[in-house]
Amino acid sequence: MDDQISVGDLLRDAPRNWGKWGPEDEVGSLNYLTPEVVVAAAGSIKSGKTFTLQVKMANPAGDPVWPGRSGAVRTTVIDEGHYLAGKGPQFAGGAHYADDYMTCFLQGSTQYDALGHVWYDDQIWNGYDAKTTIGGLAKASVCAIAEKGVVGRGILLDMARFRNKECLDVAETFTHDDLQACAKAQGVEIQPRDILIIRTGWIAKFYKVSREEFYGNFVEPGLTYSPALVQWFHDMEIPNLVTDTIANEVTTDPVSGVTLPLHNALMRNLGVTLTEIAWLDDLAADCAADGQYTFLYVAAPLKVVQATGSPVNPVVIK
Ligand code: UVW
Repeated sequence: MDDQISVGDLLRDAPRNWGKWGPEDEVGSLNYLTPEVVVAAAGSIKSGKTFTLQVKMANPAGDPVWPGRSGAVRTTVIDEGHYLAGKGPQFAGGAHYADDYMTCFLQGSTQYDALGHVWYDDQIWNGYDAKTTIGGLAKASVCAIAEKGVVGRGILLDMARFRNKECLDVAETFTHDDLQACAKAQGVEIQPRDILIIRTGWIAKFYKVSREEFYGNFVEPGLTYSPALVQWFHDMEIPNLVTDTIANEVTTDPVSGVTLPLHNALMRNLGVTLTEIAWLDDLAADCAADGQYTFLYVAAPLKVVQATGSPVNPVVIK
């Protein structure tokens, strides 16, 4: 472990967008989604077909989460049983109702990460002091993303289908060059400011195999760090990366051994928002059927004050 390079050393010369949108910015590359970009994105709507990208939450089949987190638990507090027992709240006119609450990790479902979610060397996105995270994110919390909302042109890059696999393998990697090759095979081109939506088949696998198999050798497939890849995201002004994996990138960079370096290179340094655990299989099947891989993407996480993330149910309109 002594020979392990630090993420700070790995990213010493990496590009940053700090200060680009002012000293108070908390939404980073979402600033690329200007009104002009939104109007152009609306032109991607062709048929009006809609898809929702959240996995089911508090699902009896399980919630796919990062190891160490647990799935949401929904608890009923009032139902018809209370009325049958003579204990239901009484309303004039006799209406009955049901109530429930839920406990969850805010990153325990399809979610937006706040830009202050991950950092190194004592500074988070935009150079804010890491101490601003103590007791809740005073800076760059998910609330800022929620207040802005995310609307732009989405492009599905179906890496699993491109590689003729139901699901990419444990620790399988791909690069920005692979994304462009995938787009070409799909008959589309990734454009600047596109919201990248990458399907690996990984989350679908969660529902098909045992927990032992899914978590046994937990190295998710995904994008892998290189200076060229980070520069490409920078040059392409990518605002948002959405994947059907739990952490948006290969868990451990096979070259440096650093865990989740793209969280820092993209989120902390460039301000790219990360959306994880997306359900992409229905959308992907439709794109394969009609050949339309670009669409309007709309998402708004919850306005949870000072939170590191929030569940979200993005909507795609084709
Ligand atoms: C971690 O926090 C480890 O990952 P994520 O971004 O998936 O929440």
